[in-house]
Amino acid sequence: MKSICVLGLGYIGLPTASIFATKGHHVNGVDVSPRVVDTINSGKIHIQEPDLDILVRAAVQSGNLKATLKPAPADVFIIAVPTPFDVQTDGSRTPDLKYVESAARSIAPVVAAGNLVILESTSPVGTTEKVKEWIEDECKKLKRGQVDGILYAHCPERILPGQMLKELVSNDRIAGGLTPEASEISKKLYESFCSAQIFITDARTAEMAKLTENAFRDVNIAFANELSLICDRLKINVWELIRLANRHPRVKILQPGPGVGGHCIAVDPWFIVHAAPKEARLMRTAREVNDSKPHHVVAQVIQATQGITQPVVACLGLAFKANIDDLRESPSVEITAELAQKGLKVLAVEPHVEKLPASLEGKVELTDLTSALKHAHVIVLLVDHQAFGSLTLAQLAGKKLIDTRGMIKS
Ligand code: SAJ
Repeated sequence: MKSICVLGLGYIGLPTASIFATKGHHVNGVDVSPRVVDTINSGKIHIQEPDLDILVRAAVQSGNLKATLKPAPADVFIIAVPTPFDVQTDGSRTPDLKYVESAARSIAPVVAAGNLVILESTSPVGTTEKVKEWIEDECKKLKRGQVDGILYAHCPERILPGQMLKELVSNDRIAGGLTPEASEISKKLYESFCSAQIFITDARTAEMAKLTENAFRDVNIAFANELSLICDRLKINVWELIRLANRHPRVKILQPGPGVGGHCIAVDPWFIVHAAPKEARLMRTAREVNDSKPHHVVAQVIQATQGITQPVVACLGLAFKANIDDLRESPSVEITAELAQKGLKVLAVEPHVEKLPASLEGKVELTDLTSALKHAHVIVLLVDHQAFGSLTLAQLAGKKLIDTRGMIKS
């Protein structure tokens, strides 16, 4: 069994730290937030994900998971912190690696020869090499001299919010070391809970593979979103169109929606565009298509309110996708805020939260489905939550409907 230090106890770090702990490893989970550290040490969770509470409780009760504010010496260090981007004045996006750099430097006082440092955060190509440089630089500053024989690898996470615990175990993984030895040792480590295949490669390929997976999905969603715009213009039902086109054995079109949210698919393609701006033309355009979709939905709603005195709009769903409570980077929140900003009375229905995000507080009213349906003139279905699954066109008779997910059946 190894001692493992996991830096960052968010959506990726917490499940990863907990599952290693339940497999008998001694895990030190590190987070910069005292609230997060206290919550986890009391066996509770600060984020929502099905069954994560059970896993964390088991990990803490086993005595194998302890959360702290600072890293302690360990055999393995796993960095699982956010990697956002900055928007520049010319509109370009640059990766923001400050959390990775800070996590890497925080390891320097305790890292030792023979340790393995794994970067799990989705990162631009070359970041694992930078992690090595930052740790070496910090060791020098701390006058620890040259700490030899540290191994480095990128082992990107691939788990889908809403199904994280299942996918943590059942998804294939990639272990990309700066050296073959680092890849091999990483592979063995993840085999302690991953029941699928673990493929060995180098760090740069592993970094690019993770970005490629999310860029692939973004481009395909952009295709569906573009189709929805074309179909609106040509007065064709896009959902029926896609259903029919997908009957071709080699066609698999994804679903249009109100835009692409979350912290991965809407972010990662920019890392590729930033690294190869001349070549990544399709990926940049896909990002632009997906980012523009919320404005198209807002325009549709405004159009639908024409001729109604004091129109009331009900926005059904605020999360960035179905059946989760995560409102961060959500196109539904963006749309709801923009409608309120245009002076419309907006009712929001989000069965997965009890409180509005700060960007909507005081601007829209959080209410339940029955009340929203009763009072609204225009219904905007933004998230295909199961909770909205039984809605029918008959129930919405007399209202204007904008169904961005093609969910409501006749
Ligand atoms: N969406 C559509 N139409 C679709 C599919 C998705 O509009 O047909 C929208 C969703 O509503 C949502 C966004 O795209 O707003 C992203 O949702 P998602 O379920 O496709 O993906 P995420 O962001 O929850 O998780 C992704 C996953 N990556 C891939 O499927 C390639 C996951 O496996 C990664 O681990 C995760 O990003 C990550 O952490 O990178």
